[in-house]
Amino acid sequence: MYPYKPVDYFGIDELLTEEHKIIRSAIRDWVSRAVVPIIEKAAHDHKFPQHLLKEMGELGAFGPFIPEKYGGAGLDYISYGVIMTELERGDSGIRSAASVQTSLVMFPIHEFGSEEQKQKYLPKLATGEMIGCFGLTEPNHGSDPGSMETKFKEDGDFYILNGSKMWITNSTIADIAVVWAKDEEGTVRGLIVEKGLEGFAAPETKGKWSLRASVTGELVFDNVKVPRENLLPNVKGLKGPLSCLNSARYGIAWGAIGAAMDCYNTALEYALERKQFNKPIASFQLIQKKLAEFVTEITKAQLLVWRLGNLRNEEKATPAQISMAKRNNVSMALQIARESRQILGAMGITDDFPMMRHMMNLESVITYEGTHDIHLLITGNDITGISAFN
Ligand code: TGC
Ligand code: FAD
Repeated sequence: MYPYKPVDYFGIDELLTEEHKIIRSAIRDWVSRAVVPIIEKAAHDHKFPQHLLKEMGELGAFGPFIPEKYGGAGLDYISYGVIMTELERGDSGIRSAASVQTSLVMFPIHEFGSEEQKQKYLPKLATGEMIGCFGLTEPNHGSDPGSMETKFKEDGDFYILNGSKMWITNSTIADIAVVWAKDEEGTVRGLIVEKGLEGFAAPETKGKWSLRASVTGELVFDNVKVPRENLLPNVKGLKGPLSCLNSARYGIAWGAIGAAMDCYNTALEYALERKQFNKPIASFQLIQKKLAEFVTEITKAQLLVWRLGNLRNEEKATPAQISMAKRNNVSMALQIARESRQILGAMGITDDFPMMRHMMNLESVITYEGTHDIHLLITGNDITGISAFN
């Protein structure tokens, strides 16, 4: 393993504040110390390193943009992005844990929850004392969540919830699930479902070749009695879950750059060191072409998220802009993971180097939070005014 040297080809560091750099440095050091040494084994073992959650909470990786009065750090969206980049340099699964906790659990409770819900859940979620998950996808409805079948009906002081969710990050270890389901009128609503309720099960999904150091599972609801006060009161319709996705997709656009930089950095160091035909392989034009293209694509991705972050800070980033950035940056990272592995030849397939793990992880990242093609169609819709979905 080589020392990590991040890319800053266009002096983007000059655009960051001292606060951004301090946050970045704290997360970077922690990833080098706590994640890098254990992550290959965790991926081999298909086991999420759960002990990291508390440490991530202590570091402020959960809910950095949530106001301090609810246990967050009250930071801006560039800070959130910088944290995601550093975490995903370690592993996409570690970034996923922070994405879900922050954007898919804390965000909806903060945006759409009652004051009681905010006070009850947010401070514990911020420290990692409580872990959450987000249930939108179902066995029969992934890209088209609006057709979801999970539903609830009123029953005195409770709602009776039935249905199932699939492919849910952190499902087995979560204390609460933010679940999107239809009411008796067919309107999508959000419910906070606590672990341990009768009829609620969360079995793990095994056998993944991707995100092996992250937990994925189902959420199954068989006549689960959810207290009425657990309904998120302030949102109705698909825009509820989709607003959470805007926040998570934004973080992923930043995060993917971390995985790409880890692959680029490793390939560059290896190419300078490895000799064939009595020369470093870095001297061959075809290797230089790859490396030059990597640094170009990483730089473009950095500029894209920097601008997007400023738009989001000003509450001006559109969902379609976020889709474009998520799609572009994840695809860029996956391409770099694949091609950088080739620069290492046979060595690139081993766990001495991070490329195969990043590459396999990024196959999930290019699928979840909206697939590569769904994001293209969101751009298509935005520029033509015609939806390809309906
Ligand atoms: P459509 O008719 O376009 O919209 C329905 C309503 O939603 C509003 N809306 C949005 N609101 C906020 N943000 C957005 N991005 C929004 N997109 C649409 C829209 O204005 C409308 O509102 P209203 O008030 O008029 O009712 O919806 P559609 O049924 O045609 O579907 C299109 C859409 C956007 C759902 C589809 O393109 C899409 O995004 N599918 C992808 C589904 C997805 O991303 N699932 C992710 C599941 S969570 C996950 O993967 C977590 S991974 C976690 C990890 O480990 O990191
Ligand atoms: P499908 O929707 O069945 O799509 C299959 C293929 O068809 C894709 O290539 C897609 O692009 C294409 N397609 C679909 N519709 C169209 C169209 N209209 N035009 C053109 N092509 C189309 N979900 C959650 O709710 N919470 C989570 O925490 C979560 N975590 C996840 C973790 C992992 C590791 C993974 C892999 C997934 C996770 N997901 C989660 C689910 C994820 O969001 C879905 O997998 C994703 O939205 C795609 O849905 P699908 O897998 O059902 O594919």
